[in-house]
Amino acid sequence: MTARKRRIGILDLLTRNPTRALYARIMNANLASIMPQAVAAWCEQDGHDVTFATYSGFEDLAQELPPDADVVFIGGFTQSAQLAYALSNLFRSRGAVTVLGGPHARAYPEDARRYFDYVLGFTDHGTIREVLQDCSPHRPLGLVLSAPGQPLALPGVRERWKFIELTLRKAPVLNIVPMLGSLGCPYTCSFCVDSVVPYQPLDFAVMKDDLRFLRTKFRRPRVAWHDPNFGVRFDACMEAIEEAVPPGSIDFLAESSLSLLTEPHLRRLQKNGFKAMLPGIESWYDLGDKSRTGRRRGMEKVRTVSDHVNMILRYIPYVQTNFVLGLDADEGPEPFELTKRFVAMTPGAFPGYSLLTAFGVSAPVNQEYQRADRVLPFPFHFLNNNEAMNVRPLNYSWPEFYARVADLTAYTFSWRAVANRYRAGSAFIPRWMNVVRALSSEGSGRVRHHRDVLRRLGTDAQFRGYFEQDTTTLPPFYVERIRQDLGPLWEWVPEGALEHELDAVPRARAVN
Ligand code: B12
Ligand code: SF4
Repeated sequence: MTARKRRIGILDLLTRNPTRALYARIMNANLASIMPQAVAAWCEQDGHDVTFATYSGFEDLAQELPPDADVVFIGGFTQSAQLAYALSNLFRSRGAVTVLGGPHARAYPEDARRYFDYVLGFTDHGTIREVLQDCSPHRPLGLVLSAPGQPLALPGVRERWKFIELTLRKAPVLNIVPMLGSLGCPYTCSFCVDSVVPYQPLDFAVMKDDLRFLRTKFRRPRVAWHDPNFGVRFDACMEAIEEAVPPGSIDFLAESSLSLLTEPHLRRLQKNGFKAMLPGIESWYDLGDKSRTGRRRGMEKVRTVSDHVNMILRYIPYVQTNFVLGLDADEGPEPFELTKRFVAMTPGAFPGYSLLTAFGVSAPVNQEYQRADRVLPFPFHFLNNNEAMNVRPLNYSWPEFYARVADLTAYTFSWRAVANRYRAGSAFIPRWMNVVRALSSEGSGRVRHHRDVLRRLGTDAQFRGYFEQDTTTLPPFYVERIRQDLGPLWEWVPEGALEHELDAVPRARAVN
């Protein structure tokens, strides 16, 4: 049964705060998610009246959606949770029913339901229909709904085009279209949300049609694959691309594991126009399966991985190598010093650092951290893998850890390293992208932030006490940051929404 016609607002939060930064101007609109566009396409297919908007940090949020919407869907990451909660409060005050989906809903469903009428885990067309059929306020606690698994099919680019186009109008230089070839992953990295989601390819016929369609829209399209691990069924995937479009007529970007990036695969990726790859290395002492280094550890692994990444760079002009800092396998100065060696030995790659973060119930290992009382209640706003680390490191004191992180980051974004990366770059866009990133909040901005945290740990007893779990009173430094970031929406942040409970273990059964 189809629901009666509803006025629907859909908002994709691409960021969590207003910005004027150059990198944000170029890139934020290219970070859009597929699902809000898919939800918009499904709602229109069912005859509803849809207004679609994205927040890239430059818009006046209160004006983006119609004031008389019946339902507002918000898609957001945990870092935009306080913003999403404030918006839900605002839209509810105007009479709308509110729905949250996306990584934050997957990670913290029990918290999110305090502020939304519906909180969605896995979402398919049926889940959206269920919400629109019922479409009633659920307060004080919202309904947590989830499809039985990841959807078997999603609207392709052709069906999402109207919403993609609206989003890309905000991207002045680079236009990147998000696509998906698969869901889930066969690997089992315990810190990852997809380690428990079975791998499932999506329909190659839709993919082929989308690629052909894009060539009618752009002279040279750019596509970012949002697959958690691109190319697991490598040959089938490449055959689909090769059948659909002439070799090299579309530029592709993808996240893939090193184990898939063998030389024969790279040759084929190069031929097919792959221009950027983001493999995860994670640690020199852990997760050998994924990087294809087996039992190798420490400097031996650095050499193997560096050789491998330098080989990738001969085929793919832009490579970002992802590391997780603070994993339990790491101890003492060595892991950080090894990463510096890697940066020196692999100057063409851009190193992406993530501070170990337990995102609620979304990854299996989070329950272990929880049981060991190692999870800190940092407000969601800072949980973006770099502004706060909410897991107490096993083998470091906080000051030692932050001193090492600040030192590694400073080394990575020193003028010397930036110049080396520039020289090692083989093409115009990758070279300048690396320079802009180094000068932005991601490079020098983070060096400043980590040093500031380190200084406060040494001088501010209450700040240090929060990190040491002696107090749960949030240091004013953090409250002030959220207040500044949310600007006029601060007054809509619901009472108590800066705090969340940490009982992730029983919640693990709520969604998925
Ligand atoms: C592709 C990807 C990206 C891409 C694209 C991001 C995007 N806007 O979608 C890029 C590289 C830009 C990116 C950036 C970041 N990412 Co990312 N990313 C992923 C990745 C690898 C795949 C996510 C994906 O698209 N899957 C395919 C979709 C279809 O499936 P799904 O995500 O499971 O979504 C299902 C449901 O959640 C629901 N759903 C999803 N969205 C919505 C929206 C609505 C409205 C509804 C109703 C439902 C719904 O429907 C889907 C189908 O069931 C995941 C890791 C992983 N293995 O999943 C991390 C992940 C999502 N990223 C993560 C993080 C932390 C980040 C960054 C903060 C990293 C950083 N420091 O910059 C940024 C934040 C960007 C932002 N917009 O705020 C975390 C999120 C944790 C959290 N709770 O917030 C994850 C889980 C990785 C991790 N650390 O565990 N990311
Ligand atoms: S390979 Fe990547 S997507 Fe797969 S489980 Fe590991 S971290 Fe997650």
